[in-house]
Amino acid sequence: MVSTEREFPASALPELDHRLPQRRTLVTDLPGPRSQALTVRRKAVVAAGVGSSLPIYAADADGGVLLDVDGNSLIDLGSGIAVTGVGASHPKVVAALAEQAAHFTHTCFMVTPYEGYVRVAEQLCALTPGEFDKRTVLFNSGAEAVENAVKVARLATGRPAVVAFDHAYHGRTNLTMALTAKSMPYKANFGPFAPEIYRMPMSYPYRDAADLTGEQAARRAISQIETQIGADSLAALIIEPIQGEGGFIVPAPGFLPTLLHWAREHGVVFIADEVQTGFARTGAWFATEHEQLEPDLVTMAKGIAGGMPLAAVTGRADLLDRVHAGGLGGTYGGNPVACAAALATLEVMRELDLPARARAIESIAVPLLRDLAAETGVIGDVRGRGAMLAIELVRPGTSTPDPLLTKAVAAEAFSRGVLLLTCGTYGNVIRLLPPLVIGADLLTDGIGVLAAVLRDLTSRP
Ligand code: PLZ
Repeated sequence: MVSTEREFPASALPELDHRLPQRRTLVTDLPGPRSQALTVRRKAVVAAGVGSSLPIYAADADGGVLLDVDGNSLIDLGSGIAVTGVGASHPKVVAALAEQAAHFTHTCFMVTPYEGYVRVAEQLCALTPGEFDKRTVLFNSGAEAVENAVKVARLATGRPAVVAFDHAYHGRTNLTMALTAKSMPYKANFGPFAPEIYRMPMSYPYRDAADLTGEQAARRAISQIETQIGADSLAALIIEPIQGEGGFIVPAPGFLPTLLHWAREHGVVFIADEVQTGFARTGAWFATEHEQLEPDLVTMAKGIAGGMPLAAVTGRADLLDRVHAGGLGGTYGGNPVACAAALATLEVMRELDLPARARAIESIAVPLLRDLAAETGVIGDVRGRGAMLAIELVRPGTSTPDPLLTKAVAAEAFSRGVLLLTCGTYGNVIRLLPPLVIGADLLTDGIGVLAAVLRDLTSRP
């Protein structure tokens, strides 16, 4: 039996002050009438290609709750896909961006620079792993950061090829679609894709042979790189240190260090895509820190600015400074309001020690998820780090993915007031990405709902 009343040190995840009551309260069926009316209006004007996980419309959000337009208060275990680590309306972030907006919303850093951009760059150069001399350039989205990291790597090495991995997700632009592994919905019928992108096998401990070590998995990829591409033609390896959309796959220990070591030996740029894993989410500032890695370039976005659109590439000065002036940029990259939000977000993250809160979330959630796995028999794997956790759902007694159950669990949890996201190459992973400011009560209530739903959907009459 899963006990959601399991003892844990409450001090590990102290309750914080929030503007909105931190509880799950449903006052209508979901979606309520106002959300339904908005869906009708939306269908008439918003392109069908933009999907939404939930059929409710947001009215307010704070801490671990999201309020919809009908007055329902849902537990947010998604953070707008790992963005709102500090919550969606942290007062310090709100005040900082309002203050900046009252002075100037935009000048374009490429026309008239401002201090906020420089301060964000200073902080990212200091915060990202590696003691070497670094530089930073700011953009608007994760995909844009990835595109530019690849541009820098190609220019700096003079080589064309780029390696990405199975289950990878790097974005939806043309180059990043080519880097992303999964066809539906990200790539199907959107080709032709950018050339010179090669895909290599990942380390996926749950689905790899049980005795395959991280180092062996890396050697498997390296041997294919050497035979199919040749190190001399390879500009960069790009990899998410924990894969996000692909299923929260944590590679076996040794996989990433072996790849990084090989890349260094061969002058290949190692790009860590920390867009989803970054900014305290995994219990460290960056997921590469768990194996003491020092990537050449790091791509960042999502959690960086408390919900404002901002992204960055930070890395070795000798790579980034190779690019001619004017070669990198964009109208809005490093927008002053987004920079002000980022500076406040980083301050809040330090003040509240959000890496420690992410670890506390893990210590509360993982035992509950493990108990649930033992009880229901449909959870093949419980994995993740910090507040980036997942369960992989399979048919009982097998490792066959169960995407239908996964969808049903997310839908039923939603109808009980808990926002859960799914992911995974096989569509069978439920991921937990709570805001890092969530309190222990709300978190355990949310996981309790997940447990109840899974029990209800798997117990046979
Ligand atoms: N790299 C590792 O996770 C974005 C996108 C979901 P953008 N992930 C969520 C969807 O369906 O579009 C992501 C990521 C990693 C790059 C990106 C891209 O970041 O800010 O969405 O462009």
